[in-house]
Amino acid sequence: MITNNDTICAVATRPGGALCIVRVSGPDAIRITDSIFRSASRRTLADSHAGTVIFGHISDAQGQIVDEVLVSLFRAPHSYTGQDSTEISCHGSAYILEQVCRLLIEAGCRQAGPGEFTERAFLAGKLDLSQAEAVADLIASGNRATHRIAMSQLKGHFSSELSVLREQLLQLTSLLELELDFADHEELEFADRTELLSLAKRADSRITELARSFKTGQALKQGIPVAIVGRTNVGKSTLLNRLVKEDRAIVSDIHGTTRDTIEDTIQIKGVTFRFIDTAGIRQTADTIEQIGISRTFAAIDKALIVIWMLDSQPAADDIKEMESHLEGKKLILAFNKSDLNSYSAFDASVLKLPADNTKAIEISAKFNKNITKLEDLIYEMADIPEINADTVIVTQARHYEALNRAHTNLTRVIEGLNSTLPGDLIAEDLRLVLQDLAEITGGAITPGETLQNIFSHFCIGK
Ligand SMILES: Nc1nc2c(ncn2[C@@H]2O[C@H](COP(=O)(O)OP(=O)(O)OP(=O)(O)O)[C@@H](O)[C@H]2O)c(=O)[nH]1
Ligand SMILES: [Mg+2]
Repeated sequence: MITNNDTICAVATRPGGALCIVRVSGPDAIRITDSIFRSASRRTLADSHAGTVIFGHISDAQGQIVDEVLVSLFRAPHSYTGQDSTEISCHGSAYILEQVCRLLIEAGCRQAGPGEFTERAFLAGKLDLSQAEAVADLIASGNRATHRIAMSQLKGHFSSELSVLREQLLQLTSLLELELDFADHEELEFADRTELLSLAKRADSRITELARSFKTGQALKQGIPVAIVGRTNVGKSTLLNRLVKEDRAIVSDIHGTTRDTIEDTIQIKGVTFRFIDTAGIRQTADTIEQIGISRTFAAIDKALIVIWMLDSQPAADDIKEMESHLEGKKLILAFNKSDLNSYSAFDASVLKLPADNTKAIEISAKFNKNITKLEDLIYEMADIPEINADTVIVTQARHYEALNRAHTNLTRVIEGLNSTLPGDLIAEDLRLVLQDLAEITGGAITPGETLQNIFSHFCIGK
């Protein structure tokens, strides 16, 4: 797919709107568009100024008008792809779009593959690879947090973090090479290894910090998982419905109503949370219900936050069973049905859970009491870092893996500096670290396969 000397076209917008855009890019973009377009002023696109929008119509070989359109004209290198490009803004009929694309293809265009426009932008040096991936994230962003992170990555904040790291590592390499070049001159003094070591450690701590942010990045992208668990009939499904403001799950006073997990998302302060209502935990002979309950425990495993719903003091056995699943989880003890019971008799001290990971709240899911407070608590417990316009959070598995490889190689550099490993061997590991980081932005020679893999996840027309 990595040939960019032909001219490609594709519908760039989702069908269904009043207007849609067909995008054309490549050396013949202007000539091909001209061949199916007639401007109202009779002036061809070839004779028009770049950066202008020209009104006219598209017609077929028989001279039948297909649509009245506006064509935006871009000339290389001042376009998204860096190539001559046009954007034909037509009416959003599926028939019109099909006709316009067919005419363009008959006139010499090729239908673009997924992400091919952005791939061309990358190949033209308009974006580095991590910025190109941010374009896909930006299109997919469904909340303020993911939008900000994608925008920050697109603006190059992640790339510049990486270039700072690269500078530090290059400095380290050159100091090591200096040591190598003048190894015979015992009278010369080199930067002592403690200095090199502190440089390496500083770079490594930033790399690990970036890698660690991937967990947050993933959670923000997919929605932070919150499992709602507890005994049967405590009001879990009522709470899910209350939170998502919809009748998602069946509510009844029959124990064991919910038998499977039910998921839905809501946004709290611009962040997506994924709530998982689960089958109530109880001893049962029903095999289907047993499967449901094992899914409840699987949901706890995957959750970041667990809401343990109670409507009475849990039995010692329940506490024991829950505690064995709550390791490393943030826990909210939600005392439901506060309209009925007073929980003053409840004794949370019997739970041996770390206090800073556990919060308790009294609610009524049915009568909407303290639900906003519960949402605030959930948000607080998710511990989301403040996300500003320049916040860097790793969101791509590809970046995460490269950072981990860089960390492994840098650990070897640090070990080498700590021991008396010769400088040339350390320098070899350092080169690997630089290569790992360069892969993120595509600065190193990126194999075609990797590129194809990245861009195939884009939509067509982007
Ligand atoms: N009084 C009162 N009743 C509630 C409250 N929340 C839920 N209920 C009732 O409790 C019963 C059980 O509610 P569900 O939401 O189905 O309970 P569940 O935990 O999902 O039950 P299972 O799916 O069987 O595990 C229903 O009759 C609800 O109307 C509340 O805050 N106060
Ligand atoms: Mg239920």
